[in-house]
Amino acid sequence: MTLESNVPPTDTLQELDAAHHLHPFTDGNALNAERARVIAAADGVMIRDAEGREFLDAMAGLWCVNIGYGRRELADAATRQMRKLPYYNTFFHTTHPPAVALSAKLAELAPGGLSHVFFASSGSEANDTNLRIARRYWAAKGQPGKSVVISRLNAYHGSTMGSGSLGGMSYMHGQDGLPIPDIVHIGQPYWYAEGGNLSPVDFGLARARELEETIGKLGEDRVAAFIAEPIQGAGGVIIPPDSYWPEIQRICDAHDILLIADEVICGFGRTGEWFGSQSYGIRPDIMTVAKGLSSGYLPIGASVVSSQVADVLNASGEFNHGYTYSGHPVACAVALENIRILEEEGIVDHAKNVAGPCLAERWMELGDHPLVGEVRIRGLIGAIELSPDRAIRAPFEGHCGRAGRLCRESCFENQVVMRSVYDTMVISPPLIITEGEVEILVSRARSALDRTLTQLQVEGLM
Ligand code: PXG
Repeated sequence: MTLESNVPPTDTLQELDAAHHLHPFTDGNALNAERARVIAAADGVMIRDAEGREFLDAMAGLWCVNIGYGRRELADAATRQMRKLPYYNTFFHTTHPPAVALSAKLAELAPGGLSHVFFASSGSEANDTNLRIARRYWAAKGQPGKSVVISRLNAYHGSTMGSGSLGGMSYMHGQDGLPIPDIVHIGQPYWYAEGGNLSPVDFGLARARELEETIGKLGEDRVAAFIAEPIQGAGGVIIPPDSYWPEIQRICDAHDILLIADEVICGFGRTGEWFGSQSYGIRPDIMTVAKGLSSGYLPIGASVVSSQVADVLNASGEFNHGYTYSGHPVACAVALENIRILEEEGIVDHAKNVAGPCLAERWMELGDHPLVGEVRIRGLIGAIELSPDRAIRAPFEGHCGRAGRLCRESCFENQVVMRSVYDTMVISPPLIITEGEVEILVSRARSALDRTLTQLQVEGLM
């Protein structure tokens, strides 16, 4: 089967897919009973299926296509680099221009003294690297006992053994021996679902102080690092109360714990600044980046570390870690071109000052819908909580996930892609979304909510 010449009919693709393709995070038999949706093309904020139906992609793929689809410049950058040097490694005292240029560019963009870059091909790999770096850093400083990394329940940091352990997804920890030892999870700052009668400010402080309590229980001499997403993405776009991050920063500083900000979703403009850390005044020692780094056009991730961490690593002999594709030249060239477009076209500024405020205004209006418990948004990342009773922030007791699934399907019916996380609908559209496209997104979302409400009434859940 060659793709350029003749793409087979959709049903043939679906049959071959069912016969040969194992999908990520998917119940295979359930999928094969239905058949996969085939996405064939995309441009701007729109994706098109094999039958030619267009959908507004309010998820930017999987939280990653920040500059939107169809930018020829990235294809051209890849072609140029493939012709010149398609591959070379960065082991054995070698380097190449794209890896040098991208590491220097990331050091320039990154906040507060983050100056050195270790490349990977994904967010998962970069977080595995971070686990290694954090432990090696303390070992090199003569404190090998500082090996525990504290993370949060319902965090997402990737799907390898290391990064899946760092994450706090219970459905992942139920399988295959995860989590690995010396990873400890504390509560998340999810006020809507877990805040009870506390004010958001008090709840944010209480959840941050779980970090201090846990460090106290384990002993400061055991804890290497704390890792967290500035805003949790896959967990349901959990925007922490404003009190949360300053307290976390204070605790990490007071107890000599490395702070790892996982910017895989928040980075490259998503929150209205280049990095979520800047939106929340976080001063990380290590930052994980991927996704928006190349707008998803090619796989690339990285750990961006402070000069202090880099100096300790560099002075500690050989770091026995690396990937064949660390600093892949074509991926680096595409990431550089993506960053050039973000900068020259003022796309982060557009997210902050044009698209963000416009989407926020229209998105928050959905809060009046009878199926909606809460609406929240920061920059261009937002969520809607579906609830049978807004006044008490009630969940769909005994039917968790049903409303979200119905709503996700209704979104497809209404030609908009939103993702459901149990009964939370989440969005993270391309940053280049226009005001007109925001109108389309929100009106289609409202139609999907209407349709879901009717279905839930028929099922007796509302
Ligand atoms: N950190 C964060 C914060 C992420 O969101 C990763 C690390 C891992 O990156 P890679 O490139 O290894 O996938 C992610 C990835 C979802 C979903 O269902 C989210 C992600 C990946 C797959 C599915 O929302 N985020």
